[in-house]
Amino acid sequence: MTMTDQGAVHTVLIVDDEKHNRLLLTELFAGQYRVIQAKNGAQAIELAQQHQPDLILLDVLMPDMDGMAVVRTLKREDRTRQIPVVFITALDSAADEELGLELGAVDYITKPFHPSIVRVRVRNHLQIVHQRRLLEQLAALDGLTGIPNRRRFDQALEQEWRRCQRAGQPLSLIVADVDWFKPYNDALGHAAGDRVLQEVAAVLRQGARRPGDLAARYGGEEFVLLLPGTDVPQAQELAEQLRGRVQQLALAHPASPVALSVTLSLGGASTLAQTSEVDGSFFARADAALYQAKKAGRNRVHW
Ligand code: GH3
Ligand code: MG
Ligand code: MG
Ligand code: MG
Repeated sequence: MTMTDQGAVHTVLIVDDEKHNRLLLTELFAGQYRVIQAKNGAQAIELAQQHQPDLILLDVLMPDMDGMAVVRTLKREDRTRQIPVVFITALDSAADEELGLELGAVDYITKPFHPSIVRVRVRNHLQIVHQRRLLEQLAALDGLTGIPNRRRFDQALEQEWRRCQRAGQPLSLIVADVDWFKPYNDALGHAAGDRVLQEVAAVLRQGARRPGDLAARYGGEEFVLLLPGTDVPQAQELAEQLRGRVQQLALAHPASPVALSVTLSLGGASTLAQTSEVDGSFFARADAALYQAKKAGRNRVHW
C-alpha cells in the first residue's frame, strides 16, 4: 500500500455505471490504495463528500447524471473542489477531451485503456497531491519556531469567527509580545534572540491545548493565541499562566530594565460574534490591551 504524508493509505474513488469496468479498475488498484466504488453520478458526489478521496476515476457516459455534470458539481463545492479527477471514458473525440479538461479534470484516458498506463498516471497524480499537501503544510508554518504563521492565523480567525458565531460561543484572542527584545538582541546577539523566540513559541503551543485553539507567530517577537469557545475568565487565566511560564523559563536578560529574565506582555479581547465577517476591531482591542500592559510596566496581562 502507498502511504499518504499522514501515514494513511490513499483513497481512490472509482465511478462507472458498468459493473465490469468497476471490477477491472478495482482489481488494478486494490493492492495499492483503498478503493471505493460508485455506480452513478449522485452516488459519486455523495461518496466524494463523505470520504474525501485523494483521487476520482470517473466515467463520462452514465444514465441520469453524466461524468461532466459530476465534475461541475464537485468543482462548485469547497469540500470536493481540490480532489483531482481523471476521466476514463469511451468518448474519444478531441472536443470531449477538451471539455473534460476545461472543466478541471487533471487527466483524460480513453477506453479501451492500457491498465499499466492507467496505473502510472494515477500514481503520478497522487504524487502531485502528496507534494501539494506538503507545500500547504509548510506554507502555514513559521520557519523559525515551527508554529503556525500569520497566514494560517488569518485563515483560522475567519473560520473560528464564523464557527463561534453560528454556535453562539465566545471567541477569545490573546496578543503577546516579548518585552525589551531589542535590547536583548543588542546585548546577546540575534542568534540568542532566535532561541528565545523558539522557547516562547513552545510555551504558547503548549498553552493552545483545546481542539480549535491556535498559537501562531504573528511577526517579529509578537505571538497570537486564538481560543474558540473560551470566555473572558478562562482566557485571562490562560494568559496569566503563559506569562508565568515564560518568566519561569528564566532566560537571563541582562539588558531588561524590569526583570532579570525574559518576560512577556499580553493583551486580550473576547467577543460574541454577531456578524459573519471578522470585525476588525476585535484584533485592535487585543492589541490596545497589549499596549496598556506595556505602558503599565510590562510582564503583565491586560484585557
Ligand atoms: P517592548 O518591550 O516595548 O516590546 O520593546 P522591544 O524592544 O521588544 O520592542 P521593539 O519593537 O523595539 O523591538 C523588537 C525587536 O525584535 C527588534 C527586532 O530586531 C527583534 N526581532 C524581530 N524579529 C526577530 C527575529 O526573528 N529574531 C530576532 N533575534 N529578533 C527579532
Ligand atoms: Mg459508462
Ligand atoms: Mg517587544
Ligand atoms: Mg513588538
